Amino acid sequence: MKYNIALVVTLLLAPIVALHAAEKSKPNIIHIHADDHRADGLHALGNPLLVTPNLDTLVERGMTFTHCYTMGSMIGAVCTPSRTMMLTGRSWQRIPGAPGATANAKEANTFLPRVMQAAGYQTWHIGKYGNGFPAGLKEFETTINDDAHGNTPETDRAHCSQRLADGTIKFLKSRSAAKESKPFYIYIAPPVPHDPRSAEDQFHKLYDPAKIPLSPAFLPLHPFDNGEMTVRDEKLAPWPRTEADTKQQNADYYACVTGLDYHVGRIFAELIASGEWENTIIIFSADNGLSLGEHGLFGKQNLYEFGGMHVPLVVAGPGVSKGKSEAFVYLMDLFPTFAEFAGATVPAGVDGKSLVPILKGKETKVRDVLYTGYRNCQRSIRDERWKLIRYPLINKTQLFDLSADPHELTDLAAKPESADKIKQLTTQLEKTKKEFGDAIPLEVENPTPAAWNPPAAGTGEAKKVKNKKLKK
Ligand SMILES: [Ca+2]
Repeated sequence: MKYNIALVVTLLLAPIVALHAAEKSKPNIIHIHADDHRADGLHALGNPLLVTPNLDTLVERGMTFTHCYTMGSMIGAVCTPSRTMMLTGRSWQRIPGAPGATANAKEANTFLPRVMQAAGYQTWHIGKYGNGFPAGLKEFETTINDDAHGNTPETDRAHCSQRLADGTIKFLKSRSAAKESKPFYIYIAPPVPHDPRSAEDQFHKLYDPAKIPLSPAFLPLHPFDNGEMTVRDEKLAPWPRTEADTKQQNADYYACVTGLDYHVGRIFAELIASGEWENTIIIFSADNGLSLGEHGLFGKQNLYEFGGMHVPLVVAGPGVSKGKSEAFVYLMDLFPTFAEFAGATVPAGVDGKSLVPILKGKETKVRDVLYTGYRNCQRSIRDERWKLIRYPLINKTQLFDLSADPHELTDLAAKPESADKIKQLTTQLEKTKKEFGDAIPLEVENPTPAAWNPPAAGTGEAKKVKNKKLKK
């Protein structure tokens, strides 16, 4: 598909211009942190159907982390603990507001915007607010709330990527006009491609639902009760899930991703025009992933790889090696990473680990296993090959060989030869969850039946939350 080629060419030639910016000692940081953006949600991240030429340039220039996750959520709104972990650097069990977490009056000094300010940065935020950890966002020198989450009827959802780009470009121009000498830390938080999935018409026209193939993991119904079967997001599609609806939802999702990419390209062009491109580290990531029909699910309240906790992460800019890392990393690792870029002091209590050694090509990993959790009903642990998901409330365990089965289609847990592997991974899970302050048990006294049937049509539970995609 022909799309915005001139801008892409400009971006690829960008290192030729803006040479003076490299003289600055501290790099600028722009963090574009999307909402419900799947780990494979760019053309260059493995989805050939998606048209994302601008964000793809980051993948071409920088380092892609293929195994980045948000650690978990104690509530259905996975966004909130995820964004809080990112801005505090702490595990999901130790963030402000988590049960048992301690708070103190000076806590705001340990939030990322304050830490960056103390290191001499101008801090600026635009975008998602309500579920984005307001206590941390208000510590930015400027914060522009543009949730556009469809909470108000007048919200013009289709143009929110445009508004965020306009705001960012205006800020960059004002810095140029004022000859601002401080480096910047910009946090752009588009509430996209989170539903309602409405983008400008030109982007919807790029995707014909009929031509979108279903995921190999598509199922009409999830085969058992994972403890969160009828949460808001799961009601965005009918039960049983249909091929036509799933394709339409994917098409609308893709349109929102491409719309975001287009407007991100405008920000990139302004960075080049303002002479800041060469000295700016750009990070693209998301607060959580999303199932779009995989395993019969449509939310982020699950621990599958093509599901809720797995997110994209790409870092590009001065001093960052080019390539791909399979290291197990968390979004909370961005806190000490940004601090290291900035020469800032990392406060006590940060659980994340700096990714700078990986970004500079000096290390290949920061941890051996990857653990995630959701409420009291799901826990998982994985290594390079094996993944275990535990559902304590129904006394069920899944085991997948990810090297042979990346879509988690074949549960090996019932096979006698899996017993040792399950024991080993369960021990590892117990150890790892303790490290991060997670006291939720992997077994309960009275497990409930695993069988699940969708609510009957016409009952309150089955009432479908209207997908507001028609409000274009
Ligand atoms: Ca989200």
